[in-house]
Amino acid sequence: MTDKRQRWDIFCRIVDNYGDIGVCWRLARQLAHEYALDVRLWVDALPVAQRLLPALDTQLAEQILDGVTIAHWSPDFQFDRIADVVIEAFACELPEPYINDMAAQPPVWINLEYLSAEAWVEEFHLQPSPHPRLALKKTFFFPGFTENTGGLLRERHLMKERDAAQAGSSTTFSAMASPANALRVSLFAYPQAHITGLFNAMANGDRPVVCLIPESSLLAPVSQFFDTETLQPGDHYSQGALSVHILPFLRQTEYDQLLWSCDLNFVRGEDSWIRAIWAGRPFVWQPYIQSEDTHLVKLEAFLQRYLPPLGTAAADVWATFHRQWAQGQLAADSWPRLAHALPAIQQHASQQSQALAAQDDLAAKLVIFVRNFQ
Ligand code: TRH
Repeated sequence: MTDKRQRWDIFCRIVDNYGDIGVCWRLARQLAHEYALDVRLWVDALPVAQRLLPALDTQLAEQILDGVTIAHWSPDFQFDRIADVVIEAFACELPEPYINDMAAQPPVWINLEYLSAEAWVEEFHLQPSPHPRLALKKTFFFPGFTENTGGLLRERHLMKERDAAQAGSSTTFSAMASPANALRVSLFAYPQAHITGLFNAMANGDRPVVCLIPESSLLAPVSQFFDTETLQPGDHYSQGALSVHILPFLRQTEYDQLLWSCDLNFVRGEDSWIRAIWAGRPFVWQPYIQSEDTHLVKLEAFLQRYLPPLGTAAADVWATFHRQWAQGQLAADSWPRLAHALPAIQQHASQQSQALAAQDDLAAKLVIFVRNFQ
């Protein structure tokens, strides 16, 4: 029997960090699970992907994981067929032989862009770009926060799963011992973050803080703070009101559960940022650091979009904390002020996650676009 499912090829080149593969993997899995598509994900750096997907065998040229074919995009790239839909993630540049063969039987070719809350995204979303040499066109697809963009990645049952996990108290991480009135905080940030400022403020605060840190490049400044050479998963350090637990780097589904179980999540980049929004809990986002402070422009665009319905005092505290955190600084009173504003921010985070989840998600919008493509 031949497989008549529509074939989608997603090309992912891992520039640095985990966001490229984080986004591509979530999208690939959702398209395969929710739309029964035949999805093949081409990835250049399998060892990086393996950190999010421990079941991945980095020695295999091709394997099926969770309903998705994962193929190694190696320097001697070989392919057997052109897909019906080709997603070039984050302008990663498709292999030349693949593009040449596309001309014979043009697929729907989509360039999936990075997420931004900036206003120009609506204008550039769905703009076509003809190939200079071949009879092919690719379409720019911009994720975003409004109906006129490509939407945000969100699995169909995500909110229900989150609600169920938050209603029960039995997720893996809420089981971790913490004092009854402690604030549970997850911390994922770039190493430029002002860890010393944050930890000193937390240690001197009047409420206990349990800080859960998955293993990443952030462990360097954390170990400096505790004056220890190396930190490993399982390590635990305290100072004043602050107690820090080092976790292993979690598989992606477990990371979601960690966010759901915390009172406040520090996140970064693109994918963890959106997952923090879906957690419906207060968060602090550190944008991916770019030259000429472009990341600060992105931060302002997001603050403006996300904040308006939040009462002014809490909004100011939240925005100020974000601006300082993104610039690697933290004033002495920023943490106590944020901690104090958390109940108001919690209410807002919960409303915003509901409001944003009422829009179509990225995978749904891609599928609709392909269906109507001419
Ligand atoms: O790793 P990042 O900094 O990725 C960045 C951004 O995506 C940025 O936009 C891009 O330009 C740059 O990479 C190249 O942050 P991000 O986007 O949050 O990706 C982290 C992924 O790792 C996300 O899918 C969540 C996942 N993760 C786990 O699976 N387990 C963990 O323990 C942690 C901390 C993260």
